[in-house]
Amino acid sequence: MSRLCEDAVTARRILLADPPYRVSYKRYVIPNMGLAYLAATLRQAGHEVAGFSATLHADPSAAFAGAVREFAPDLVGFSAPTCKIVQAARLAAIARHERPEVKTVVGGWHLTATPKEAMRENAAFDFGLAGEAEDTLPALADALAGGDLAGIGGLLWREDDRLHVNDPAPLPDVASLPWPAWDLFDLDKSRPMYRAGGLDYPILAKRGCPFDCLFCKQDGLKTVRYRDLDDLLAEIHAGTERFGADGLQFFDETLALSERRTRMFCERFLADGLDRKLRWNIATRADVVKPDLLKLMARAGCRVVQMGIESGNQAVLDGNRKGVTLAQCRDAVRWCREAGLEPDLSFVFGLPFDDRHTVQESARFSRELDPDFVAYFTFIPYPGTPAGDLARQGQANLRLLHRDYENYEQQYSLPCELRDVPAWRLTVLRYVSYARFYFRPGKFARLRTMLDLRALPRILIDLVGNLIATGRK
Ligand code: B12
Ligand code: SF4
Repeated sequence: MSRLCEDAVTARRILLADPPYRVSYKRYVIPNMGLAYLAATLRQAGHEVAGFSATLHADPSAAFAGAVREFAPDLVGFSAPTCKIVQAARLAAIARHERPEVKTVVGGWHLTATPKEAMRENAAFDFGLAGEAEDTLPALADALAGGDLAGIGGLLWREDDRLHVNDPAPLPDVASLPWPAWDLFDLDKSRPMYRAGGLDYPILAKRGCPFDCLFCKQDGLKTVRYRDLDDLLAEIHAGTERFGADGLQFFDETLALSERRTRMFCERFLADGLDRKLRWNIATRADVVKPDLLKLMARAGCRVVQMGIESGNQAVLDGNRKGVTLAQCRDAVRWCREAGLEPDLSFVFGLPFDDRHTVQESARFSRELDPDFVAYFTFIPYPGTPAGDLARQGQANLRLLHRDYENYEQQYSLPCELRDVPAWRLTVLRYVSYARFYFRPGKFARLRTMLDLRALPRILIDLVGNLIATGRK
């Protein structure tokens, strides 16, 4: 628990909670970078902060009720992508039940993408705070005892029956942010990616993505903001040492975006001898990597390169404004291999403009590229994205089946299907593609490093449930 700072306006007790998933990630922590950053700025502002990671608990509701009783917070904050908004609201109701005077606030991707809807549908939240909240959450904590709510950018709050919606806040200055407060979020209980033991320290080198994919995010988050290289390296040194990590997991969605910065980073890594201590993995795009850069990254300790290929059909990629060609994907995978890096590619079945032929092309393309790892997802029409709007309007060959957000978890339930490929077929294609890819010599061992075997029974029950539900439709 953090120490109270003497210069705080009024020190508050704030509990930051990462709600549970319905199916995925059981009994280990998926580090929540957003919450760890928020905890750090709240602490810096003099508040007392505690963290709650629901996935660690067999009965998250009971454990959360216990945490509220024990910590007695003034404010509880919930972080929610779309698939967790329902669970977040359940926990908020529990917080109110345990401690009627507590205030609740929700933030994260769902609230940011669809702020008014999220607040109207979830009465258990007193406040919503859209966008990156390192500056605004401390401001809300300070304003709890009757301060000026109207001046807090991105804030949504209720007054009688009215929902107030403030203008967005300016983006926080990434150069001046404190390092994430991982000590509050059980980092030691997270699992490293792509290997059985060890610990990956989660790290973010920049914020924002300038691209325009139809199924992804909205305009406000396009501005790319890089961290200072010295500060990034200092965090890597201190963070890996403090937590005993032997790897890094970059949370940037497009790491090698700037070739110059990536080169500078790798050279610093080599100069500091970090290449011998840490292995690291990145996510990037096929159109930004170059052969020489990949070789330098491999020398500096990079191992796995994740790339969202999405489709094996150029027209589908173009329709989804991916901005990448199939030829670039082939080159990028070949260059990774030549550099000694392991490509991990993801594909999405049932995208806007997909049809029964193109989904098969995607499955074939994944086998042609033959990466070390592959993930097959089914399309989720996240609200607030252009692709989500197309699904709701029944365009681009899509048919929306439900908006039960708890089942918007990426892989185990289908809220959307293609007009010529029913949901059950997309699900079957996904599992058959996995089987055809991984049940081969040399590939099965790779699968085991990726899969949480404890989730398997649940996955199978869901698969059967999906097939039955779709069949009845
Ligand atoms: C790395 C990553 C992952 C990693 C780690 C996820 C994690 N624990 O956060 C892995 C691979 C495990 C993953 C899994 C999933 N991810 Co992901 N992921 C990302 C990625 C690329 C970066 C996330 C990140 O760390 N950003 C940096 C931090 C600083 O920003 P942030 O998390 O947004 O937090 C800020 C604000 O949102 C806000 N905020 C966040 N929480 C709260 C809480 C309160 C109280 C307040 C006031 C504010 C607030 O303030 C934070 C600080 O600025 C994003 C895309 C992106 N650019 O953000 C997708 C993204 C968040 N993921 C997405 C999805 C769908 C998922 C999954 C649901 C997939 C699945 N399994 O089905 C899960 C859910 C993960 C979760 N958060 O619970 C979507 C969410 C879309 C949506 N509407 O729900 C995104 C936006 C990708 C996309 N464009 O589609 N993901
Ligand atoms: S899918 Fe990836 S590249 Fe496309 S906009 Fe989203 S984060 Fe950027």
